Amino acid sequence: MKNVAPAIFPPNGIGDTTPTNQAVLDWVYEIGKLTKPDNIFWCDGSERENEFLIAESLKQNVLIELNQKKVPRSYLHRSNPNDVARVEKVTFICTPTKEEAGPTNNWSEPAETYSKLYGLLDGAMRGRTMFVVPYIMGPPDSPLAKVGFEITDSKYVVLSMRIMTRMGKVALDRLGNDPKAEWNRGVHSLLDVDPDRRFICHFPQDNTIISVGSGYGGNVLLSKKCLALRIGSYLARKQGWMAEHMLILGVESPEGKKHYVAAAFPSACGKTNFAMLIPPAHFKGWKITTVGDDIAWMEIRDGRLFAVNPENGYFGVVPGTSYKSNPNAMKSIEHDTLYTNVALTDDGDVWWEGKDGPPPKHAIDWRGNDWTPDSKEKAAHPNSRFATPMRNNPALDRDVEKGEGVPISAIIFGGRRSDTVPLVYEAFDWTHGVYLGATMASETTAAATGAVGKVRRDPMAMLPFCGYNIGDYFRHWIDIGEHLSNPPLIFNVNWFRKGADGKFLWPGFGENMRVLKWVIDRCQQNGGAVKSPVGWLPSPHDLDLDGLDIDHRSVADLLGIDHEEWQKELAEHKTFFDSLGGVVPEQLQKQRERTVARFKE
Ligand code: OXD
Ligand code: MN
Repeated sequence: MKNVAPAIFPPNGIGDTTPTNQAVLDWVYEIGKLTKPDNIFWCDGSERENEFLIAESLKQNVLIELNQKKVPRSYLHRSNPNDVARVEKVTFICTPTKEEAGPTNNWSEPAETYSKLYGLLDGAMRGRTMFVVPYIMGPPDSPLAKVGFEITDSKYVVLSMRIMTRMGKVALDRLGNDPKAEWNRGVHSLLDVDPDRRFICHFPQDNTIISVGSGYGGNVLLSKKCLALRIGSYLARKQGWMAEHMLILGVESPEGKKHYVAAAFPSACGKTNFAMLIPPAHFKGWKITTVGDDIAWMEIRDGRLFAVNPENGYFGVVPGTSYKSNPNAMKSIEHDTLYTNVALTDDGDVWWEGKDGPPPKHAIDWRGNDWTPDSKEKAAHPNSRFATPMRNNPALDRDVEKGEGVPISAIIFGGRRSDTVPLVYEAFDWTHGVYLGATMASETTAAATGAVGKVRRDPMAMLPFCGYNIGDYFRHWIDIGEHLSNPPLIFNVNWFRKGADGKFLWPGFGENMRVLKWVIDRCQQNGGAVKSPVGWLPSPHDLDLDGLDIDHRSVADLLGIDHEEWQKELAEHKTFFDSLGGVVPEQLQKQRERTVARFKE
């Protein structure tokens, strides 16, 4: 097997901070005995360690140095072309029974899976360094914070984890010495980056993740999709909180009144853009701040939902990011950023489709080949990514580190739908809102391998991320609502509806502020709405469209409910619920029947 991750040998004082928790030491010893690395590198998250790892990664071509004047302290990584996105078909939930994993997950029997994975890991780190990465998800003083350890043979993973999590000594301190303390065990090995030997396996009962054969972020930064969502959602149900695929943003009015909103959109549907929105000129004095762009952990306090962002950085899709579409993201990635699979210009800068300005006359594409504007191939992979610390974001919310989190006034669901689904509407109540989330759908994107542009049901944007039976997950949502005396209002949005000419009807990006403003008005009980069979809809004059170049016809089309399209939609809801084989709670079946009935009224 070709060694894709040769060992490195740090000087004294680097890589030698061993934890004191015996349970961690025992586990590292066990994995070391199995994988047989040349040495063990204990990460402490220090600057010195980071500099050493970057220097070694440059020597081994794991990183390419960018022009340090143009993008200071930033680097480019090229992944294996066979390894550029999450792979859902090799992602498994390994619960004792198939029922616990449910109808939407790939299931694999735990004992057999451990044995298969241990077989693959046997000697897998020979000639390599085994890194032990301690990390915390969530503000360190939050009751929701979780400690994880990721063992990996990838330097790229270590460097990314340092951006994406609170990594190093802070986690060792938080864990302490109690050998019974809760912490997540994550093992990752690149093996030989072979798609046939690629598995991302979750053992919720053991709080354990094993990922092999990939180097792509979503498969290997085990803190993110694997812990914060799949294992997180399992723990959340058991412990009475919520782990959701949601951004969290703050909206502050010119008078200083502030609300927080959480929003679930499927991968690559604009969560990062929405979380960093800059209001158009018409909304002078309004401020949007970012708490998180991908994951929300929420718990009930005083009858309300409070949310924290478990992450410490953003792992965003690069193509399409520009000063026009997302100035805050552009400012965030101007420095201290790890780029993956974007193009490299001749002057050492990064480039991608959709970046401001003209394309370069020549560049090296994401595969390392010469590229010119005449090339048929894209210069940057459609799922190329940035990893950047959240502190780079000029719009970072001041309460992002607050352990108790921020109170959520509204939850928004949304997907990429060319037709049927109006720009925005509001659920009649919490359970109706759960139904909206449970039946949401979106056209697939490049964030996962497979067809792009196919409409698929993606409940709460959690289809690839719910770590247990989706029926129990729906029930958990309904239960949470029963414990909220002051629940967030629930909305559905669709920025992607198209007109008869096939063009988007809504400008999106900063103009989404107009929809957000209506959401906030509704939370403050001062927004108008009309009752429709699917929920409360704004009438055109309930939306503040001043200064927006949009015609009446488009607004009517955006807000329209086409009865024929909705008959088809509701039939698809039924097909989807039926496909889940009887796990859908009665309350949600009833919500569907009521919606059908409202269309007949
Ligand atoms: C992501 C995803 O990377 O959802 O956030 O795929
Ligand atoms: Mn995501």
